[in-house]
Amino acid sequence: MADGPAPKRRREEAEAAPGPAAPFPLGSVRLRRLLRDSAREKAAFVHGQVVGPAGEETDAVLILEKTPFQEEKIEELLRTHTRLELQMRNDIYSTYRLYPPPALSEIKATVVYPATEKHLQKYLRQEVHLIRETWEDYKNITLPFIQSQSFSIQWVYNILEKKAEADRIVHENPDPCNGFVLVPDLKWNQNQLEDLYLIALIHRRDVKSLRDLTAEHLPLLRNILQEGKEAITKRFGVPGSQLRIYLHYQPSYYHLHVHFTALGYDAPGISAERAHLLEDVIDNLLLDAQYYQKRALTFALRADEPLLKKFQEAGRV
Ligand code: GTA
Repeated sequence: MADGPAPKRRREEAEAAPGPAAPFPLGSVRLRRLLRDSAREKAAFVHGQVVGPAGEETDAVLILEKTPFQEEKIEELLRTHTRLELQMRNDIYSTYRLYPPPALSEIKATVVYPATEKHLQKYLRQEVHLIRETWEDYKNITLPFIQSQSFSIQWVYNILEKKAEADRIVHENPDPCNGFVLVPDLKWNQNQLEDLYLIALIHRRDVKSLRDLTAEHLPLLRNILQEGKEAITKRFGVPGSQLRIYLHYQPSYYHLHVHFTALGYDAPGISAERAHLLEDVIDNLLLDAQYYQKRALTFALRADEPLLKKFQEAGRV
């Protein structure tokens, strides 16, 4: 692990984050179905229901993930394991089931509660289809669609207004036009740098996505690139040359934000059909102020996404 604050201190910071008054009632969740699981990511995406006092059922999504190993905990794990069962031995090769003590067998649980039907669909395993969206498609199909239905961005406003995650802020440029807030992403537990993931949320509220960007936004984008890299290097000891800095198109949340992930980490959403490197975006806007209002953009949509249906109805797929 590179230099930076001790993982223990970062864990305490994470635990001090403001949360709902009562903890999520995990023990009373009824399992409805497994939306998706991934052996590679060691994660399960679960649809559950919480039963209220009057018997009412409220949907929840639970993402359960085995967390990465922390180098400094490995020796302790070997020393304090509770059981070791031999599975097979052959010559110099053998495999075991090793049972760690509870303190070393943490599972990261991300909860979306109450979850909407759109959340359930988002995490459900589905076939995907590629769309090639022209600027006309954006104006006639995508924009009206995202204006009529998209995920709430209340969580973004909570961060910008310091109503949530205020003690997790890694850096802020408070300028209302060219400023932003840099916070650890929901997906990162901050215990190790291998899966480092932070997100920069812009202060201004009139930029939905890559499609809205023009040369007017260059100072803002340059600030995010420069100050974001510096802040991450200072706090976590990861140099800018080991950061993947990009935007998603389409994003899930239509308030412009930039992802910062460790270069060695295969974060969800870094595929060619979704990630746009911030430095390339800046260069493209320097070449042509209206670059993102001219060119076609490719992205994938899940088979039952209403936006895919809109493209099909318009004869564009
Ligand atoms: N700090 O409250 C928040 C918060 N929320 C609600 C979302 N984010 C938040 N960060 C903080 N506090 O990186 C983060 C998200 C994401 C970014 C939004 O904001 O973690 P985006 O608009 O481009 O949307 O980025 P994206 O990438 O689709 O969002 P998300 O939720 O990460 O989903 C990506 C896909 O990755 C999902 O469809 C899912 O199937 C897959 N996935 C794989 N592993 C995971 C995982 N561990 N957790 C969540 N999704 C995962």
